Amino acid sequence: MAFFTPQSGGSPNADEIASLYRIILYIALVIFVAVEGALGYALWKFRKRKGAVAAQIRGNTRLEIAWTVGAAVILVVLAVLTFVKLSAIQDPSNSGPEGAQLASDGVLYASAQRHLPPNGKALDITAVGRQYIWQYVYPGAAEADGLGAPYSYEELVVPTETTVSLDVVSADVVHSWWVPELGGKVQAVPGYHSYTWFKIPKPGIYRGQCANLCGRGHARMIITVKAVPPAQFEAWLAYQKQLIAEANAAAQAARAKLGRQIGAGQVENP
Ligand SMILES: [Cu+2]
Repeated sequence: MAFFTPQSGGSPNADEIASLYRIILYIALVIFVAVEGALGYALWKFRKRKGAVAAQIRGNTRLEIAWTVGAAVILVVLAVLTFVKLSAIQDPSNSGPEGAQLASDGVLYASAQRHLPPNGKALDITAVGRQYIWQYVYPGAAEADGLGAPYSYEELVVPTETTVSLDVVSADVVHSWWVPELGGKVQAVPGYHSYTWFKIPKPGIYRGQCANLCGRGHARMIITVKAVPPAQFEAWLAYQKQLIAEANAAAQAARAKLGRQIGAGQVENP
């Protein structure tokens, strides 16, 4: 059945989506077998035979009411099941005890679109889609205006057992962030914020890719989510900050040097 059902195992919401899918698949299978079986039986039972005369039947009120009510009941059952499961898919659960220690001032607001866990603490990461790469911006900006936050390209590194709230945005055209094992697909629409969440139970690599044709390089827009133990995540984030600071300092030095050279070589108009 794994071939026919959604991938799961990377996050509780993905597991809920997969189990809801399975329930609907099994109900549909029973109906499929019953309908196709009845059809096959009728084809065989009432096949063409010499001298057979087709019965002329004009309606059957009881049968018609039965299949109308039956279909309606099945739809109601599916709708109720979906709504029962929906909150576990949309609403994140709290981070586990082994998860990263998050400051209470992590994500400060919830909205109709952004769902937070009951205790309000989630690791807030922004995924920026642009032609043709995903950038991830992590909390921990060096400056008050939010600048200088650590970031990574292509590979999103997250701590295990930690509820991650992903804010998906786009810098150019519509992209779509989708790692099937971590739950639903989210569109990155220019000018809008779309949200999803996941909580990865154990270290591992989860793969996905941009799921919205976004241009010539669409196929190259791959997504790798690497889940590591919280301590390793902290160390990685600190190292990433250090690398970015060093690169910024080097760029600044190069710019200053270039500025001096241009300045020395310039001749003012007489
Ligand atoms: Cu894309």
